[in-house]
Amino acid sequence: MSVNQNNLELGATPIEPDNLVLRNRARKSAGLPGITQAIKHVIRHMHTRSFLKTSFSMNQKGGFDCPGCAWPDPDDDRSRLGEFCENGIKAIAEEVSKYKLDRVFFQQNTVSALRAKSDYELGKLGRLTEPLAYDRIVDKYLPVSWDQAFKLIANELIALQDPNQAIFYTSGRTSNEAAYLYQLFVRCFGTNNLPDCSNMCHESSGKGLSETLGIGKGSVTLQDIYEAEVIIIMGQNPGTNHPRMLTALEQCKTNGGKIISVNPLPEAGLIHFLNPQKPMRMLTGGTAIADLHLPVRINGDVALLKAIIYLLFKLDNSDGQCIDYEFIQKYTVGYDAFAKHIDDIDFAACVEASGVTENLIQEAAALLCNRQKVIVCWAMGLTQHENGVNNIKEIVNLLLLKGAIGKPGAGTCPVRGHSNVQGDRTVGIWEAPPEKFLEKLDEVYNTKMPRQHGFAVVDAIQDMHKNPGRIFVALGGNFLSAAPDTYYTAKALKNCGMTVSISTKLNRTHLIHGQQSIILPCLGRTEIDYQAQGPQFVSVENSMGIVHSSQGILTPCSDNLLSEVSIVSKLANETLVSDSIPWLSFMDNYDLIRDEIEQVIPGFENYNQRVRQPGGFYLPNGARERKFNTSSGKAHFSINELPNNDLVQGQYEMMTIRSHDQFNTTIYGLDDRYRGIHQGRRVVLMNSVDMELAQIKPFDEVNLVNNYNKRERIAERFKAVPYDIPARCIATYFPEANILVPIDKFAKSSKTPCSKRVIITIKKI
Ligand SMILES: Nc1nc2c(c(=O)[nH]1)N[C@H]1C(S)=C(S)[C@@H](COP(=O)(O)OP(=O)(O)OC[C@H]3O[C@@H](n4cnc5c(=O)[nH]c(N)nc54)[C@H](O)[C@@H]3O)O[C@H]1N2
Ligand SMILES: Nc1nc2c(c(=O)[nH]1)N[C@H]1C(S)=C(S)[C@@H](COP(=O)(O)OP(=O)(O)OC[C@H]3O[C@@H](n4cnc5c(=O)[nH]c(N)nc54)[C@H](O)[C@@H]3O)O[C@H]1N2
Ligand code: SF4
Ligand SMILES: [Mo]
Repeated sequence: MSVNQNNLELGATPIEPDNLVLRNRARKSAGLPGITQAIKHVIRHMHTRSFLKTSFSMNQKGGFDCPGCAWPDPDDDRSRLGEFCENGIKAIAEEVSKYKLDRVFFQQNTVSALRAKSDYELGKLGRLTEPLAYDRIVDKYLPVSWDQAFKLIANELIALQDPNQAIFYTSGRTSNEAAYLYQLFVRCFGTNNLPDCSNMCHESSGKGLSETLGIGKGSVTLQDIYEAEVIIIMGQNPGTNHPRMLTALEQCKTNGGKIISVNPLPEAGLIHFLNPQKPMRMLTGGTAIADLHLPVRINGDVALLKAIIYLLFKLDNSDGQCIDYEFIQKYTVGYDAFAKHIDDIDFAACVEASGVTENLIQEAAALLCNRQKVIVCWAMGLTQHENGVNNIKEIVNLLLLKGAIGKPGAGTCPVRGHSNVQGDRTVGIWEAPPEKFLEKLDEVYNTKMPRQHGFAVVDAIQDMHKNPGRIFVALGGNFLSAAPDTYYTAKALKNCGMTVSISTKLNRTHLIHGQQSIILPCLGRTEIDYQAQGPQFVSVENSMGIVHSSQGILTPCSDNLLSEVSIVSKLANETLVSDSIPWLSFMDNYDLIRDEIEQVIPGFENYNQRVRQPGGFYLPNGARERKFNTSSGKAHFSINELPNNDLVQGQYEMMTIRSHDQFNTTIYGLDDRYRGIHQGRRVVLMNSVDMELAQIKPFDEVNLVNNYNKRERIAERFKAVPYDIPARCIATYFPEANILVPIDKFAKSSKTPCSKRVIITIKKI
């Protein structure tokens, strides 16, 4: 373990001794090894009884929603064997841990000592069991009563001169009910400071899609995925991050669809897939998912899309089938200028900038030419770039040309990350709320909500960094480790007068805290939520806009936990003393919260009744019906400049990605099985020619350095691993490399940190 205490105090992850082993990349994903891995995880961390109980309930109608990703469940026809994947099982094993963090543990461990534990070790300690407050004198978290905790927080909030001095973060696992109450509390308190994990995630998708199609969400359903003729998967690693998406893609292929993957890495799930829910298929060999792989260089996507579109225009001139002029005429604006722009582009320069060969681009255009049902799926490889919003708008251009919006088998598919990140935004977790939404809140609650837009994640960090004494409250998440520029963010948190975390598990944010620090432990998804009027369920919205219920089934790991809803209700009740909202009644019966949501947010008519239907209900989606809620009422073509991706000698462009054994900052294990990287995470994946040129050998330790805006950021001691990655592109894992992601470099207009293109140099040690 590294002993550099200064760095640990600034939020660095400790350098663990590793036993790094490199094996061949997996040719196949899922299948038996996936199940075996998941079971191993279960045995280590969970009681078998709990596992059996949860596995038959997860993602079933009336069961609980998987706390993993936001991929939807089939509308009907769910597998009785269990609708889950390896990573879903790991997610529940992590939550339903058989280990508990009781007061004896905190009595025995100072916070400084805990900082020396790796994220992996912290996660393995188990569940938080009672409210805790930091005691500076002994440097320990000590038990407090719930009443004391709420009083301490409320007193600090009330004492602020201006409500904008408080910041209320949300992570996307929070239910609709808790999120709605939280935003209501925060706005009644007087601020729109509601940054969320979405600011670091799909914000660029929301912006790009709203500007062009009038809705910040995707337009497709699962049925569309099955029916598509071509699906392009860009900047996404579904085999690891949305494993059951592969089952849907397999269905698409069975129906004759073609899949194109656009990714600097040949990700395993896209190359070969063995469906664990189909034992026969596992014996006979599985499905090759991607028909065509385009190894784009990092941030080469706008150039690539322009090159494909250029070829589509050429092909259209020769056989007239390619472009849907009827759709364009009826539903879009901006076509003429766009067509001229494409006509004027330097095709060879686009090919060069994309990093993909002209032959492969031609193959992609040929696949698309006579097929009209096209879907583009994407995730962080597109959104976390300076031109992240333009990436999305260029995808929309392609789909509009094909008339591929608002018809079966076609549309936009931003694949969301956290299981309810989309729902949280729908119910009001937004630092920049639309005026219409605020007017509705004013009307329903007979008050005047604050109008000044609040801080998104980057603004919040900069504000806390500059101004001492802020209060930072986090409903879930691990802000310190998820945010960019770790040392800068650590200073921001340490600068706070108080930091409050509503959490299930201990994480690094609890260890890098403000003057005062409070941890409020809450129930997880899998646990029964008993309230005064009986057990309650919550609801969530998945990536395809379906709202459905989620009801826990296990006895809570401690009887001193509160639900997120109760925590928010009690905190609001304690803070907003002169308020007329009946905060405490909401926590007795969550139907009352759903009634409030129904009054304020369009699309939730008969919420309580429809959420009880098996499978839930779809929210309205204009783009799906070719109703575009844009300034012109039509879909917009856009002209997006080519980004300048130039590098000077010695520079590399680095993407920070997830391994197969983590959920964001929660580290399940130290293996990235599909990529063949075992027993170590502190690695830097490099092209072997680059390694030779830089005289770096496999396993050499190097320091990674970023100098953006004249501030030097150094991430120490990463081991070099040769990998099939385009030249001058490198990959490291999030969150170890977040030290290098500059706070002041973010996507234009969405402010998403540029976690997928960090310019670095490499120093041999
Ligand atoms: N098991 C598991 N599941 C998860 C998560 C997890 O951590 N673990 N996280 C959840 C969350 S919150 C999210 S947002 C999603 C994230 O899901 P993903 O977006 O799939 O996650 P990343 O690992 O960030 O992967 C980004 C992918 O984009 C590629 N890429 C990077 N840069 C570029 C580029 O410039 N162009 C292109 N075309 N590709 C690029 C990378 O090679 C990688 O395959 O997953 C969710 N699901
Ligand atoms: N460099 C780099 N940085 C990134 C990314 C990247 O690709 N590269 N990805 C970004 C993305 S896409 C995202 S979404 C963010 C993620 O940012 P966050 O959402 O803030 O981080 P998570 O790691 O998902 O949060 C994990 C913590 O949530 C708490 N938790 C788990 N379940 C529950 C629950 O049910 N209730 C409550 N209250 N708490 C719970 C636990 O204490 C756990 O430690 O990170 C971003 N940061
Ligand atoms: S695909 Fe996502 S939501 Fe489905 S079981 Fe796997 S982790 Fe859970
Ligand atoms: Mo995310």
